[in-house]
Amino acid sequence: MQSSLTPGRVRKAPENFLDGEGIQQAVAEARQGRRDFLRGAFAAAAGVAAAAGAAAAPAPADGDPNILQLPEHSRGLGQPVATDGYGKPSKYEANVQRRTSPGLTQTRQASVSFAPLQSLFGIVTPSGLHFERHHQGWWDIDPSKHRLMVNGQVKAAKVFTMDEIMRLPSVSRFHFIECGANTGMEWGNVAVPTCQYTHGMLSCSEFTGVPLRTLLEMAGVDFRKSRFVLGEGADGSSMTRTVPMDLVESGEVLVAYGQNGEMLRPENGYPLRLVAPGVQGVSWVKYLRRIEVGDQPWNTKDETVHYVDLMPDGTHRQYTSLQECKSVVTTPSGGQVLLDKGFYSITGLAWSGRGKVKAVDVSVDGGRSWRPARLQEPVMSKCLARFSADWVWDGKPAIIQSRATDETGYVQPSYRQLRAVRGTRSIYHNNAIQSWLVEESGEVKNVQVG
Ligand SMILES: Nc1nc2c(c(=O)[nH]1)N[C@H]1C(S)=C(S)[C@@H](COP(=O)(O)O)O[C@H]1N2
Ligand SMILES: [Mo]
Repeated sequence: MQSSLTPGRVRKAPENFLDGEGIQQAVAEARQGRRDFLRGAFAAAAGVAAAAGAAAAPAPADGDPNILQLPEHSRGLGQPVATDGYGKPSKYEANVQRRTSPGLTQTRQASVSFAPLQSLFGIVTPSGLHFERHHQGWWDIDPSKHRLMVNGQVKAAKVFTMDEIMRLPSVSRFHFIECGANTGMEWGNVAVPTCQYTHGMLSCSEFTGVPLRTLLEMAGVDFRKSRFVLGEGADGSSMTRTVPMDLVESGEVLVAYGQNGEMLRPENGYPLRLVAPGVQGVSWVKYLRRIEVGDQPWNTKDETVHYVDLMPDGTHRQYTSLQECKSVVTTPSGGQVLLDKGFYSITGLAWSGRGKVKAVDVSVDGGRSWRPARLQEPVMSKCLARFSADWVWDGKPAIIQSRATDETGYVQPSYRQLRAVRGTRSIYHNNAIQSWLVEESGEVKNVQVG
């Protein structure tokens, strides 16, 4: 492991990846040591970043001004307590943002912003970086006026105020939410440049709410007869989605008001949203205003038009509820640049709509050989899992991949395996293995490998 003592350095994805000349220049300057590129550069391994920093900084004998000159913050009086009340990230982290993809048409109301997965640690997505998907824009709804109706096949239809919901027994659980369209561009091999755009319609939070089962029991439901619910949102899209009763009966589906210890953000459905663990994002109805109980799936516009899969035989696959097992390496990933040969901690995220992630394998030779990655505990059901694997880059081209297996034994497919079943005309539900090509120059590019 001698060579692993030489730490590698990564320059993080540029603010604007279209600025090709900008990144080239930044990398050239970083290589000549003229730029402070190390701070936060190694997106997912603070320990290694610190080691890299130590290795790159001049020895004390060389007179490093960062040690010898007492900085302002060690001499003067610091800022008073933050009286504006709500804390914000450091100004040095201004580059870590949700972004809209230049590969997608943006209208004002129907839009999507992607989470910066390449800049995040662990498994929780900070609420201000949670991806957004709005079919008709977002609203900041007055909770005192918000109502949830439960109707359909129930003994007595009921209407709940927020106060009535929030006084009921609640649970808090960590779950991922992934839009069914995540990684959709890759079906057509569009190869958007960074993992923010390939996989950033994915986020993970601790959600707090009341099991929907509790509300249905209060309204009087017959679980033997009624096997489906319909969730409906209060925004202009009147988003409606069928959810199978199995998930409701098990207590998994929540009527949630909490996200990461505080109320939901307006963009994420304040004051109330459906949390349907493992199910594609569209079923997590935001601004939830109605739950209808029934004995068959509904055929609303959203069920028939959006998130259906065109199969090879020309038929549409509908009611695709679960997000299958999937993973992505977030460092090194597209848009980043490896500045040196040497040690890198490959790290990324894995998840499964069917339960827990059991194992993640990593390849650095385009899938010819695989070895097991470490999984960070705790690994929770229908939640993101963080994996990592040691790697010493020898400076030659490499193709980095990850392949997840869940507790049901399902293995994440290659593009060849996925297309054999699903054809080539889909937009949704792409869970194929992602490949990142590390070029000899150290630049990391999005490529597709069988
Ligand atoms: N009411 C309502 N609910 C909605 C949507 C919407 O536009 N309106 N978008 C859905 C889609 S397609 C997804 S992927 C998720 C996105 O949730 P987020 O914006 O909190 O990330 O919300 C779902 N719930
Ligand atoms: Mo979605």
